Parts: sequence; C-alpha cells; structure tokens
Amino acid sequence: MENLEQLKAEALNEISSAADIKQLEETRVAVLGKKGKLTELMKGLGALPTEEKIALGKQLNIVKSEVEKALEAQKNILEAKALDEKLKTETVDVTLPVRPEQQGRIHPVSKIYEEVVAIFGQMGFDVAKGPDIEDQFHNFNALNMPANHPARQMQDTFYINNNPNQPFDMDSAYVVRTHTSGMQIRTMENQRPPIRIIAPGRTYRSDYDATHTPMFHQVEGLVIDKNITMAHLKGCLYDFMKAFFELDELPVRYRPSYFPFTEPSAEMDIGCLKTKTELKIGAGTDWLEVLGCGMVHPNVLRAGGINPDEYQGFAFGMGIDRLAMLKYGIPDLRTFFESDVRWLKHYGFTPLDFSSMTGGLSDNGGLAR
Ligand code: 2U9
Repeated sequence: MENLEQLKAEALNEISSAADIKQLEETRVAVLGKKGKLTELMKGLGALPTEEKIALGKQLNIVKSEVEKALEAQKNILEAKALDEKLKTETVDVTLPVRPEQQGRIHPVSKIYEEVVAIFGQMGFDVAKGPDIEDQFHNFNALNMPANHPARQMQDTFYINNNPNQPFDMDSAYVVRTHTSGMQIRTMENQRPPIRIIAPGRTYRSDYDATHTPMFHQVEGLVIDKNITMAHLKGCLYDFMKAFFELDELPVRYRPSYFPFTEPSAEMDIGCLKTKTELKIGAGTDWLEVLGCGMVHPNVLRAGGINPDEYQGFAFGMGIDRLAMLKYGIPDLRTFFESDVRWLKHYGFTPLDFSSMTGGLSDNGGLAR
C-alpha cells in the first residue's frame, strides 16, 4: 500500500511537471505501459490471497484511473500550449500590402482606348482594325483626295520605299496611315449597309511639338444607312461626349469646317472653363475643340461601292491622345511615348481597373490613381 501511495505521488508529480507531449508519453509508458510500474503491480495480484487480491486490486484500479485522468488533463494543457506557441510564430500582419506588389500600369492611351470602345460598343458600334501600312488608294484616293490634292501635303505623310533596289516612286509608294479612314473604306467594300463601326488605332504624321507626335492614336467612326442625317451625327456625338467625360450636362456646339471626305463638315466644341492652372470641362464660358465630323462625301461612298442616292452616312474622327490629355490633365503629349516608368506610375492605371459601361468607366476603386 505504501509503495502504491509513493508510486501514485511520483506519477502525478511527473505528469504535472511534464514539459511537453513527448515527456508526458514517457511517463505514461513508465507507469501504465506493458512493463509499467502499475502494470507490474497488477500482474503481481494473481499470487496474492483472495482477500488481499480484492483489496489491492481495488486500490490499484483507483490509482490507475487517477493517473489516467491526470495524463488526460496534462495532455490538454500541453496541447493548448503548443498551439499557442505555433500561433505566436505564425502571426500574419493583415495591414501589410498585398504581395507581390502590383508593378505594371496601364498607359493612359490604352485606358482611353478601352473607354472609347466601351462607350461606342454600348451604342452598337463594331470595332474595325487593320494595317498600319496602307496603299494610297485606301489612305487618300478613296477619301476624295486624288493625287496632287492639297490635303495630301497637309497631312505630312511618311512614305515607304517599297523596293529599295528601285528609285523611289511617289505614286505607287505605300504610306504609314495618316488616319484610320482606310478601315472604313475596307468595311464599305466588304459589308453592305447598315454599317456602324469605329476604327481605332495608331496613325502617323511628320510633326513634333507639345501637342503633336509622329505616331499618335485616333478613333474614327462611320455610320451608313438609309436616311441618315446630321441630327443622328449630333445626337450620337453628344451622347458619346457626356459618357466619356462622365457628365449629365455638357454644353456643345458645332462649327462649320472642311474635310475632303465629308460634306458638310464640322468641328465639335464642348463647353469648359480655362484658367492658367486648370481646365474644367462642362462648366464655364470657354470652348474646347474635341473632334471633326461630317456627312460622308458622295465620292467617298461611291469609292466604297455604295450608292449615294440610296444611302447616306456620317463620320467623325478624334485624337485618343488628345482625349487623354484633356481627361487627365496631362500637359505634354511627347511624355506619352518616352517610356519613363515614373511617369507611367503617376499617370497609369492598375490592370485590375478595366473600363466598361456597367462597371464604371474610370471607377478605379482608389487604386493607383
Ligand atoms: C470615311 C469617311 C469619312 C473621318 C473624319 C475627321 C472628320 C477629323 C481629325 C480629328 C483629330 C483627325 O486625329 S485628328 O487629327 N479627324 O476631323 N475625321 S471626319 O471621316 C471619314 C472617314 C472615313 C470612309
């Protein structure tokens, strides 16, 4: 009995002082294992007389269950402690920025391009894309600009020497397109009206200052159907400008102008307030030119294989880069194409912020800009 009391005291002491699960398990094996002290005592019961066997057996069972209880309790304590320590080493600082940090930015020109496509797409326009290198028929002749037409000189065209082994021949040379209009001609050649397309893309003219770069971006539009009038043109471009500048009210006016490919031709101005430091669109008493437009010239319709007595159309053209400068207040166009990553970080947009008419054009969730 004395032995048993001592065994119990020792076992409980070892259990409560076990520092980890491994130590606790060693104690369990030493007391309750196959060759454990308590197990050995139980094995010895058989040799005792019946009465002693019963009395000692009872005691042994009590001690055994006390030891088991103590083991279980200490196991819970040690497991909780181990979990606590694990959590301490695995803490996560949820205030740290997302990793890997977003590095790339969408260029403002790409952003405006997407916005313009989203708005016209919503109005039912298809997007027509084509080659940067054009033949002179699609870039000039079909647009009512025959050879020697003064407008050809107006556009500061880059000509391409098709065959370096031959002397340069101005008449047959290809050009890098001075506008995207060739795509509208191609569409007329390949598709019967009704036609409703925009042609966005790169264009090239030999010019370089704060508002002109030799490569720039345009979006042109063409709508052809029966009974199309200037009223359709006005409504369409008014709706576009309001959507683009995200304004419910926007003063607009149309000034008479001249383009070889449209008759009559006009330029569209929007109301704004100009100060030395700021340009506020949609308010004030100043005017800002935003695009050129007009009714498609009958010669242009004919060049595209469309009978001008049956169909009419309107067309327009605007500079994507110029729209970006106006919308985001970027003062110098040359900086657009210098590939300065600091500039792009400042003016660029996060790739997660894509433009759509339903998701919001410039709602960028407070990221990047
Ligand atoms: C076809 C018929 C007509 C496209 C048009 C303009 C007016 C225009 C300029 C805006 C600024 C070019 O980028 S810019 O320098 N464009 O003013 N563009 S009407 O007219 C077309 C095009 C194709 C078949």
